[in-house]
Amino acid sequence: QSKTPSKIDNVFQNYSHSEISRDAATIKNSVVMHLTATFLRTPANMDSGDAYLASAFSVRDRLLQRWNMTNEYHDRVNAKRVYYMSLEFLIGRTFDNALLALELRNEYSKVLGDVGFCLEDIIDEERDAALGNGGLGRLAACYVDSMACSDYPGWGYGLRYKYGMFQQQIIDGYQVEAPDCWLDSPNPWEFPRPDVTYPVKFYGHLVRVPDSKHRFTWESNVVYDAMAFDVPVPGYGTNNVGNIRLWSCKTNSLFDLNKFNAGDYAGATGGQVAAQILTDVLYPNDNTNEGKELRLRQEYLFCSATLQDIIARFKKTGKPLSELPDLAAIQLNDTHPTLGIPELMRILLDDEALTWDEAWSIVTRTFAFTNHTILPEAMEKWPVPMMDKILPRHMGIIYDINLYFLQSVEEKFPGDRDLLRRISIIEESNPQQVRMAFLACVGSHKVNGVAAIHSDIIKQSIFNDFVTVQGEDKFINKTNGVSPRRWMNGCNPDMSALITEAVGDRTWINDLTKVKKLEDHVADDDFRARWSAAKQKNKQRLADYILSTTGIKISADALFDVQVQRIHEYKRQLMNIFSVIYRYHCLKQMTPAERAKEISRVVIFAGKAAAGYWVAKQVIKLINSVAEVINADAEIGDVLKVVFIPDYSVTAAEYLIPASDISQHISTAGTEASGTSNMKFVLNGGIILGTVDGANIEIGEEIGEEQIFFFGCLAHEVGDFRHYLRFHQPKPDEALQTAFDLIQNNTFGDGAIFQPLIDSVLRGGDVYLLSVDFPSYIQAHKAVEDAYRNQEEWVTKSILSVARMAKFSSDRSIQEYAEEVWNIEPVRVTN
Ligand code: 8GP
Repeated sequence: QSKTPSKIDNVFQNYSHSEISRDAATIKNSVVMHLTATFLRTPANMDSGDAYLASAFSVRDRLLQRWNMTNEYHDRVNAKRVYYMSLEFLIGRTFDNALLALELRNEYSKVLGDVGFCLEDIIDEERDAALGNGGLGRLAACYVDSMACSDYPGWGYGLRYKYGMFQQQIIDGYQVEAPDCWLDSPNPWEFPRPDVTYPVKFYGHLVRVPDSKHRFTWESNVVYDAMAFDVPVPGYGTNNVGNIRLWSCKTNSLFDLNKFNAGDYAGATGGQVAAQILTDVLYPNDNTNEGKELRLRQEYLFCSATLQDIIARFKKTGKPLSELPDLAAIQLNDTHPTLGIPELMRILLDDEALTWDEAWSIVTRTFAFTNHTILPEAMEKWPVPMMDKILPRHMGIIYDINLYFLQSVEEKFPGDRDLLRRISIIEESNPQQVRMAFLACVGSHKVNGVAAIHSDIIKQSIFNDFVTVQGEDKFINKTNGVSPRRWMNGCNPDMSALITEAVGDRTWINDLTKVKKLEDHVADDDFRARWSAAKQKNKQRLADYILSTTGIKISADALFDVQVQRIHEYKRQLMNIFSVIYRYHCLKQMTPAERAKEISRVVIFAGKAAAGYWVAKQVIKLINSVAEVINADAEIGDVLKVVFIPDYSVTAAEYLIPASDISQHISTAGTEASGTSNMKFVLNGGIILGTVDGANIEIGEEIGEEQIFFFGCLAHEVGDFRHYLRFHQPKPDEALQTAFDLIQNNTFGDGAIFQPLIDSVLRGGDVYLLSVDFPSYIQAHKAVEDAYRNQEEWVTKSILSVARMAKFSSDRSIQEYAEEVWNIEPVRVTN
């Protein structure tokens, strides 16, 4: 039993409430203190890695003061908190973000400069926290940032994967995956909380509590401990510091000393290995779902620890559990955390002895659910026998939830058996499956999509019957947004300085509606020149980055044409590389004099393919093979270059996005739920070439159609095209056929390797409609070039776009969630 002091003296009392020390001497002392006392180095033998760690620890000391103050304050005023449950948080780096939030960047730059280090180099020592795959995980990181900056009491909950997103190496043009050992060196941005540990059960059997209908004792001897690690989320311009609590499996107590003593060394550690693996790896699939047993156990460990923690915190208020929805809102980031619903039911029924109705009322007022994709391959389903074996109590609860739900449907629509079959949480297949999206929907009071078109589509497709049964009001739209702190102020300092000048101060960073002021400067020649110069500098920075990561030398005077995102058939990187091949062909037909008049272009790709996604990996190989031939073609020179940047990451995006002239967001209409990089590119003065899909549509509405290049068929036409192509051979236009011919003629190495990619269009039904959209895509590229020739107009487009992008700040998204879903208020943290 640990003790707390009987009285707290002034020194302790004032610690967390004192001002952050900013003077150079104090900062220098604290860096040296960490260098020597935390890392056992001396100023004489420190390298830039040591300098990073010592500085990061010193910054974190300053952050901690606010962090403690925030939690103390929220507890004191009983603030309602929102809990964002997500299996993914794609955080990236924290050091620079924290320096900017605390407004200490200049101070640290000076202190480090005094001892001969450049702050940028020190920042480069930090490894990304890559605990996510792509859009969904990065959105979670932007959302906790916005909660912190907008003074909402918000926590993220996730898993502390020992290996994050795999590192992508390119060997002989192919993707090769290597583990991401991001925790090999000390991580300044996490705090182990051994005191915050919860037991999580698996398997076992159930014993009904005598005389009760819904109360069971779950007996099992497979029990793992989930331990908390806290990650601070610095709020810019506020004392509020958010928290991401990540769970890790604790294994020490699972060591079997008896087996060890008997000489069975493997057996002695077997239990530890089985437990640890639960939080070892992030599943590297984006927009796909693999029904792996380990994944189910991972999801449950996460949900159980999180719900136990939320209940423990709530209980400290001394209020009755019926008031949980007044103090806690839980957002499910896609279906992966859906087991939180039956887990909260289990706690309320079995541990707290509430009735079913009391418990269900609390659950449905607490949870809300966001859907992020409609791709069928991403829909989470778990075989009933698997769920029953691993989580027998939850399977029972899910049956009961389904029973009561179907009873209510039957009452409203008597005799409609087909409706019951369609809407049931249990799919009647062999074996039966638990449909997690339906469970999430039934257990939540609000369900949202992530852009207007996507929210409409889910109402007409997957949740169509639910709209009929539960009413339209439950289904809403919350268009995604991105953080202006990281995606403007952090990654694009020169453009940000210009915005600050136009706005008059830095308040736009937390209130993006102020960027509207840029419109007043669009005719100011000096301003325009500096705007272009900022872009040019970012392009040079990217050219240097590309040279150092790939060895390819590109000219910063070329048009930078960027497509960076997960490699997936629906995103159509294949269509892009086909168009590059066609372009190469056209350039080869020209005389040198004609070629000299063309706009020089660098086509840049980056992105990872899921390890088991063969087609996506072949696309990477094709891009690299094409790049190799074109880049070595002396006749073409700088007129066309193709680059595949390996190991795409948040940090790589921070180099890429501010440097783009044109970026491509070219999913088949109706397949990209929202996209968020489209927002980032436009917020950095880039122009987008895209389909009428996801958030592209709303971006076009906000900035005006003259500022965006749309092409391709519309979402409502896709069904008919697909239907046609199931029965008819696609007819590639001349341009696409030329690209096929060049590949088949072995222009880019053995063409046979790539035949399956061509066949996906010609013989596989062309599911993503490349043959349909290709002609308008080539037209759109021409329109881009024509526009780019007129640099004056291009700069106007660039400035006007940024000026009109306020809607796409994640602060706006979070405010909408707070008001319409979570019912929480901002709380200004003070002493
Ligand atoms: C993505 C969507 O594909 C993207 O359009 C959207 O902008 C983003 O979510 C944020 O809402 N979906 C996923 O990343 C996704 O489904 N990931 C699976 C790994 C779970």
